[in-house]
Amino acid sequence: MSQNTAATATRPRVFSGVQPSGLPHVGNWLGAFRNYVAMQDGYDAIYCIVDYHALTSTHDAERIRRNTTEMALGLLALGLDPEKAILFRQSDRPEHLELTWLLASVTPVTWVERTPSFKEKKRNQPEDVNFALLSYPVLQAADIAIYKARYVPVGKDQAAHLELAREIVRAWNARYGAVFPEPEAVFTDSPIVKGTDGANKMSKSLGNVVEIFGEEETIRRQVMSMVTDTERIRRTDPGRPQACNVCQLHRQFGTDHEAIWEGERSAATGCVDTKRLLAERMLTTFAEARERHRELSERPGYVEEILRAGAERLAPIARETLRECHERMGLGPR
Ligand code: AQP
Repeated sequence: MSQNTAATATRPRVFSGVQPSGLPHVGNWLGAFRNYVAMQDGYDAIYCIVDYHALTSTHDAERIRRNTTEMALGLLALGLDPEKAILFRQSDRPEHLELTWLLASVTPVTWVERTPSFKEKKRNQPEDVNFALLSYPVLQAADIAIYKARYVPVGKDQAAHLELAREIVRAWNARYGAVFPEPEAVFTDSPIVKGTDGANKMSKSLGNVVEIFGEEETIRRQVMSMVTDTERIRRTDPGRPQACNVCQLHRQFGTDHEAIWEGERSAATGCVDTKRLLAERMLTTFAEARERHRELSERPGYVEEILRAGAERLAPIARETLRECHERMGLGPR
């Protein structure tokens, strides 16, 4: 058996979940997924496509299924190796839902009501403020706790959720005994990547992403549309790399960003040159992943096989955690 069996693992355990939102973008990669790939070596890594979570904001069954497959395919193409890490679909392990209930019983309503994402979603989808949306952070805590994971690679936008997950397991441990480790966030050196608008987090829902697996022309167009230093009006004005999203992204796609920044500061180069170079470097960086994505897309059933196998391998851990909880919480016979 070559895939990691988390049940026998002695290495520190890592868990992270990602929304089934289709193909990954550059923000996902820089903020979280490159850590997913890095941590599959040296850690017992478990990654999950969180389709239960998706129900809080979409009720389109076909879209959830398609986007789950696309996200899984994207992760595999980016280097997630099922021989090293476990990748699975959340709804294939319904124990997450039972643990949500058990953790909910120690979670004050005020904790979930104050979550920034709940407030934001209430604003964004006022016609669909469903109960699942409110309980989202408890499910997120359960996703991590069911595998007793210690480390959680995520982008900075998830920091508040992770803090809440820590509080929830702390509350449960305080009442029933120390069963769950308090999970720690692991960030990359670019934990919040701004989108093409240069102002907001790169995010599919804001439509400001740079794709990884799109057509080359689309990627070039997205990069060329990026807002740069808003105070650099004329080509001859000196640029301010610290205020320019394109310059900041150059840090992640080469080792010569200082020289590029100097070109901007001295106005030797213009924003268009700097963007064109960034687009080329991104395409070079992702060339292998894009090729792998093409290959994997031609293997029908491959993703499904990986997701199912991953979920099966996790069954004993999930069930054992619930057994421990039942024992301590007085559920079922002794
Ligand atoms: N812009 C970002 N910078 C740094 N990290 C990011 N992440 C997402 N965007 C950025 C991190 O990527 C992981 C997966 O995120 P997700 O589950 O929210 O997936 P998504 O739907 O693909 O991401 P979006 O586009 O950002 O979603 P929406 O449109 O819903 O806002 C997480 O660890 C996240 O922190």
